[in-house]
Amino acid sequence: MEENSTKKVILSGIQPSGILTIGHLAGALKNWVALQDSFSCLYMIANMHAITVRQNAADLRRRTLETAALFLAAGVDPEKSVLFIQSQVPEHAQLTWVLNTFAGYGELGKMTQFKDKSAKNAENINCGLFTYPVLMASDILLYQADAVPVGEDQKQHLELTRNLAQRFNYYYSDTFKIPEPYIPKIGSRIMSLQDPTSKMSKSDENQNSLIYLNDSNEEIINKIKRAVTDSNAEVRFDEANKPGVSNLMTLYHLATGISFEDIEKEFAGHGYGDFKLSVGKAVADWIAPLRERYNEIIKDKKRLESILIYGAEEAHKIARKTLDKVYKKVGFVRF
Ligand code: AQP
Repeated sequence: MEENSTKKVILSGIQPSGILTIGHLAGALKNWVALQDSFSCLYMIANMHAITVRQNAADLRRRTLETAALFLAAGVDPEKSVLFIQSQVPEHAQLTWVLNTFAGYGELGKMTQFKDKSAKNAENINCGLFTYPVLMASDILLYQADAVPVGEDQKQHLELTRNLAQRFNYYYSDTFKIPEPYIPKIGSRIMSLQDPTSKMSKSDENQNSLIYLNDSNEEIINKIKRAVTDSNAEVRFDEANKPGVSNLMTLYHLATGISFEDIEKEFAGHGYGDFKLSVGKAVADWIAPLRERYNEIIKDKKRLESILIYGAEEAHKIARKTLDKVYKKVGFVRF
């Protein structure tokens, strides 16, 4: 990241809690790559967030590197953006402790994601799950981010981040920049292939519901063939009444650039069989170059590690400045 750049700062991250899906490409990575020239971007592998749901250690280690390789394969450029692993920058945990003392028990309990995740993980409702949004606030505030790309499900967390920053600034003095939500110009929400009314999620146990970014062409085509649609064989974009078909149309549009109107014309009078085959082939063609780049990048562990070490050092330099200010303001002794 250029020193003294006047570019606005953007921070975003993805948890390495599974292999990334085509949803991450459409909803996050595609947009991240487009932002790199006009913003100072920090892109983070959010492994500290990931352990709020129990992870197998070996899997988490492997997936952390795979996630980094997928960021690079999708076009994140380590010479333009800071690419780092969250746990390698200790300031995230350090600021979280301070901000925990500014977050209310009641306000954290109201977070929709906490309620949803607690319901899904009833056997492990840990305090990390509860303070997850405080860690997210630290991620953002450490870098004095101007903007954070957020989907619907993260809006509430960003609002909390803004409240915590304002509360701290008011109690002490101006310390944190108040971040704004960034609503991406491009980016789409990709739904599960088996339940098109819910988001495609990497931790979904049903392998047919998602397309991983390292799936083979054959796997992609087969999963799309099995996708849930509806009983009236008409290719028409209508998310409320035809969520499955609309989701496939979104994928076809992303893969080919063809407008929804033209997709409807192209498949008028055809059955879903033809449509699904075309979508499958188009998505496979779209993903294949990314997968090939990924396969090359993941082979060269030394290079990948050095990119991540460099990224962590860059992130640490910025984060340290903010944390030093915070420690001074709260009255932590420094020798
Ligand atoms: N299906 C999706 N469509 C569009 N965007 C998506 N994102 C995730 N899934 C889709 C975008 O990816 C970023 C964060 O990803 P994350 O993995 O850190 O968290 P998540 O949103 O909770 O993703 P998953 O796959 O559902 O994770 P698990 O299963 O581990 O809980 C965000 O920018 C998000 O919009």
